[in-house]
Amino acid sequence: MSRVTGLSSLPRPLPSPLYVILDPAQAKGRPLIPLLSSLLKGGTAIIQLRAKEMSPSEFFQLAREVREHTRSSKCLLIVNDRVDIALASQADGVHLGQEDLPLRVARKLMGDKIIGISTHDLTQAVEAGRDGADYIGFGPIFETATKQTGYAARGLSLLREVRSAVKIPIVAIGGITEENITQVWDAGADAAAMISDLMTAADVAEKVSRVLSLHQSP
Ligand code: TZP
Ligand code: MG
Repeated sequence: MSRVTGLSSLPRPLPSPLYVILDPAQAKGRPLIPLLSSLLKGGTAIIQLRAKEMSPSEFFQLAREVREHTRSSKCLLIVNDRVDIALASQADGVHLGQEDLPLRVARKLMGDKIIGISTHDLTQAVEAGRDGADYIGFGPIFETATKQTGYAARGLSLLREVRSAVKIPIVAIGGITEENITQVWDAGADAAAMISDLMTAADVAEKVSRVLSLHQSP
């Protein structure tokens, strides 16, 4: 399939309406592999591994381990920031920020693997579609304490505008919880990313499965 249309390797729609971000810095002291097992047990089908505070070597070792677990559960693995670590760990894709490698350069290295990119306004979203991203992250939708994004909350009406302007899947991010996730889906996001609301759950597997069930209910 032509690169211009994107989506050469990503199943359409996204394999899940829930996009889980696994970040050791946000794991509240829980050991990562048991946490991953709980996420998978709950039905997680797409995970982004994010480890801003690790050395490249540590990040690579972790990505390899996470790859083994996600492969046997048929869960997509997306590595944050690092094209080299995504390739070396045999992840399914990479997630770029606006300050990471340019999309077109990353595409040359990633071939048909998945490339997602964070966007924060309509222009960036449209550009990402034009430049061949497989999906965009868009946010922060709501206020979040998890990451200093430097952006005010974008809100649901801008999400709706982005939905009408881009064809590729949208992963909404920032401040999304079990309580507000259906609004995000209703505004046109194909998936919603979650960190803190999952990481603070007493039973992570049950939380994932409950959130997923909200998507199916009328
Ligand atoms: N990018 C934009 S907001 C965000 C990232 C990584 C953090 C989202 O975390 P939470 O806890 O789900 O608000
Ligand atoms: Mg980045």
